[in-house]
Amino acid sequence: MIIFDLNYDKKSFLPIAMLKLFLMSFLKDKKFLIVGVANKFSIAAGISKSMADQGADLFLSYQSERLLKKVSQVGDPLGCKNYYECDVSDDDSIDSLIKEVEAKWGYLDGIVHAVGFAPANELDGNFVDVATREGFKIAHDISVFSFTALAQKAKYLMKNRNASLLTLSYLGAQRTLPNYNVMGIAKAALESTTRYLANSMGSDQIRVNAISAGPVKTLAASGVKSFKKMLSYNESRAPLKRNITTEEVGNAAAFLCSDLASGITGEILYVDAGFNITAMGDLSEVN
Ligand code: NAD
Ligand code: 0WE
Repeated sequence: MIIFDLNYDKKSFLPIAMLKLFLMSFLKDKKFLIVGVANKFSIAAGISKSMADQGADLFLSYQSERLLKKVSQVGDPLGCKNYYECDVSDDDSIDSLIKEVEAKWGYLDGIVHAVGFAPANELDGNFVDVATREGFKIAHDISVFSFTALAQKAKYLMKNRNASLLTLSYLGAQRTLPNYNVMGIAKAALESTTRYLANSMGSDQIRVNAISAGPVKTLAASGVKSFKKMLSYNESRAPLKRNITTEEVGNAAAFLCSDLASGITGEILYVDAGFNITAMGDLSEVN
């Protein structure tokens, strides 16, 4: 007797998509706060989609009122009912976000931090000539400290429930490349923050990891000079000979935030089509 034939009857009482969801939902009944969706191109939007596909409930925070429409266009189709404005450079703003999450849910299974910013003038030119003290402070406050601030303020909602924190890094933390400048230094500090938070929150059974993503054309990348060239460069040199998608980052994020990754903490996982393991390309551009 055939009980479930996935291809049998397109009009069967249980839609196939629902059945698949039921069969593979490793974030079922888990609740996540996602910080950093700006629009459908955001890495955090790809993460939201993958996590919702695995059954997670989402709470999306956004930087300012003007983004709410675009952010709800991402969240609504995923069943998200919770949106809240939060500027991560402002402690009171983080406090009221966490209070809102507590009021709505009472607990949290994890936070995704997908926020990065440096003033535009820091990201255009030779590092030694363009670096400023103010730019350094802003980049580190928004791109690095905000991760610790969220962890600190939301810890009581996540304690002893195998929760997990995730942030987004980039290879510029480990290697130099043109124009990334102070953001590379900030990402190095963010990767170190991931290890320090992992060590200090382990006793609360909270895991802390980062994904180092390959370049993706998002809002944050749109103002960057020669970004198209960087995409081509990565595409031609990466072992997989292509760039990555936000859905691929999303799937790795869903895994890291799930119980499937219960033994992984303090880790930086590359989702970059393998670009980071290469050197010298295929030598086709030299004589
Ligand atoms: P994005 O522009 O879609 O997302 C960046 C987000 O940061 C936006 O939602 C923005 O509103 C938010 N943000 C900035 N300042 C904020 C503040 N003060 N308070 C609250 N939110 C603030 O771009 P993205 O590329 O999806 O960036 C997400 C993360 O991924 C960043 O950490 C970025 O460094 C990292 N990353 C990006 C790439 C890439 O090539 N796009 C590659 C690797 C890592
Ligand atoms: O982390 C990032 C984005 C970082 C970013 C981008 C901007 C542009 C607009 C942070 N702050 C700002 N501030 C702005 O005013 N990436 C990994 C994408 C990225 O950004 C680059 C890159 C790559 C790759 C900037 C210079 C060089 C390479």
